Amino acid sequence: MVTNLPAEARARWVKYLEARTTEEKIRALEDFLSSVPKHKGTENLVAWVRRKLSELREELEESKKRRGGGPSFFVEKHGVAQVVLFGYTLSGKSSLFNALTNARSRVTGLPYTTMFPLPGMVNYEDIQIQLVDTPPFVPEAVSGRVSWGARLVGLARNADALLIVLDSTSDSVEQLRNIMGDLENAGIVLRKPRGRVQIERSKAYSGIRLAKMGKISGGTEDDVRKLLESYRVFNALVKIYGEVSLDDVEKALFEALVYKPSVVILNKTDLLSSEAVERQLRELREVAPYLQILPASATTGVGLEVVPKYLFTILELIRVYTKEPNSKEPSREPLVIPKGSTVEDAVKYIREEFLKYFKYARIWGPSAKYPGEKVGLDHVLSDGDVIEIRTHIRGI
Ligand SMILES: Nc1nc2c(ncn2[C@@H]2O[C@H](COP(=O)(O)OP(=O)(O)O)[C@@H](O)[C@H]2O)c(=O)[nH]1
Ligand SMILES: [Mg+2]
Repeated sequence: MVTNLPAEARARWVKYLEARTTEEKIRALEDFLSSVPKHKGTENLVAWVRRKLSELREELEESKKRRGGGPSFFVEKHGVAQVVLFGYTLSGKSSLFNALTNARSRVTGLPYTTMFPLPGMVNYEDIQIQLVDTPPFVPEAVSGRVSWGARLVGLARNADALLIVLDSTSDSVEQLRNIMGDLENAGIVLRKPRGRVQIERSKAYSGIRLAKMGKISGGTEDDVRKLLESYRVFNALVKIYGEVSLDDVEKALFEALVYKPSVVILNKTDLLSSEAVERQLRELREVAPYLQILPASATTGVGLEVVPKYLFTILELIRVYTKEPNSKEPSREPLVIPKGSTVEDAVKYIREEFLKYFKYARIWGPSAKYPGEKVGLDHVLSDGDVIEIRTHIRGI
């Protein structure tokens, strides 16, 4: 990967990391790019920098527009997660959006009806997931322009998951191939990697902190520290999920690839015979065996009832209900946290200072061996758990 960058390039990289405004970032990244030797080993890095530059330039234009009061491409997150629709024009994104949410998007039957992203909320049991309707995806091979799609890619990158819509009345395999191909060129993969590294840089961390939800293969925690320090990153929280290598840690520094969990809807199945639908599903599953592909019709509503549940599943979240020690009823609103979270993680979300006074917790629900099981900070929680936290503070 990029381990052998000259000192000059690393120094310039630091300038980029420290850049605050979009303009500064663009300038720093251009400087960095000019000092990166171009060869096989830096190919991915160079491609990444070019993409990042084109995204930043889009962002700059975008913010100028926003300041001018024009419509914006940025959608503020609400609910437990943001899911962005992704698909060709007329595939039925807006129709699905209307069928799944409380909001209304225009459907005319004419291509390019949706010009700007539009948010709505999808109900799933006791939580809400935000769904964003979007302008259509146009394959790079057709548009011949990266920058046209850069804003859409920016939306996808900022999302927690994607809902990909395929039109079953035209070549759905080709649609999926093009979507996955262009997303991957933009650094977004739909296949879950074996491991994942997330680096949050902030002075607030005072040092390099590692949160290991998995393991580092071929290296130690100290190696990770040294690697980050060689990039002059001294304060960061490094989250490690699954199995990752030092190489993966370094890639994460450059945000080389991000994984977006995705559900695929094969839409307009009301217009096809069930054999034709089955055939397409088989072919699509061959292209992407790791994706959930659901046949549906936005018009009749068939197949839509399971969509919220699939979205919740791929987001890998759990709902935990807190209970006050002396109360019978748990909170109505759940704490929604990543799957694999422990009691310690939950306490941090509820009130970090409780950690200092933590005595034990009691658990009711799926992760409890018996109702009211007494557990420590490292107990792993499940969706639907009720948790009561006991501290050394009197009365709490
Ligand atoms: N028969 C049928 N038509 C659909 C379905 N979903 C969308 N359409 C039609 O396809 C056209 C494009 O739909 P729209 O939601 O605007 O697609 P978008 O461009 O992806 O947002 C409209 O005429 C819709 O009525 C479906 O499941 N079945
Ligand atoms: Mg639309």
